[in-house]
Amino acid sequence: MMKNEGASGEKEGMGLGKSKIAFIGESRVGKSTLVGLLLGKESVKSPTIGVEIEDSVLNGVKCAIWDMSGQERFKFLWEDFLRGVGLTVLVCDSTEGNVEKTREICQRYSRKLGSRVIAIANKQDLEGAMSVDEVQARLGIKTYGMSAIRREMRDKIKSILEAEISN
Ligand SMILES: Nc1nc2c(ncn2[C@@H]2O[C@H](COP(=O)(O)OP(=O)(O)O)[C@@H](O)[C@H]2O)c(=O)[nH]1
Ligand SMILES: [Mg+2]
Repeated sequence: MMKNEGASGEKEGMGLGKSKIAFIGESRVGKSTLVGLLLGKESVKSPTIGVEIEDSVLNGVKCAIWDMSGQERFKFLWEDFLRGVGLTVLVCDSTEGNVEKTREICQRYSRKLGSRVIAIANKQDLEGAMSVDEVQARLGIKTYGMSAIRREMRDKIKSILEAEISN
């Protein structure tokens, strides 16, 4: 249980205390850019060290966004960091090789990802990006296409997350 559960009288999501949404995936696929887009941040600084935790309000409920580092030296933290997760967002960059690595993450962490898992096929703006349908078929989980560098995609990532945590 999270320590603030029930204590603040604040509306809480998913019955887990503050809703926890975790972004995982290989390095450089755009996890932090995606989180920055959601939060309306100007820019993303260089590589995430371990994890960064930010607050966001989704469906009027405060959520904790866990932006995990995909670097090999930090992956040992994932198992612990996924504890109590309400929604796991598995991000890939829509290249052949990366989608394969992402599929391996999916299998390796299957029991840790929580009951709600979605994938983001990011970098759809790049030439030769795999289609969202192809990525979804490969990963076997609900997949949404994104381009995290595009400001106008902010509403899209927000509504994807809001829909996923509300049903
Ligand atoms: N072309 C393109 N580049 C992106 C996109 N999303 C992120 N990037 C770039 O990919 C690099 C890695 O992004 P970052 O968010 O740090 O990846 P992370 O390691 O997964 O957190 C940065 O140079 C971003 O600007 C995207 O949708 N399209
Ligand atoms: Mg990062």
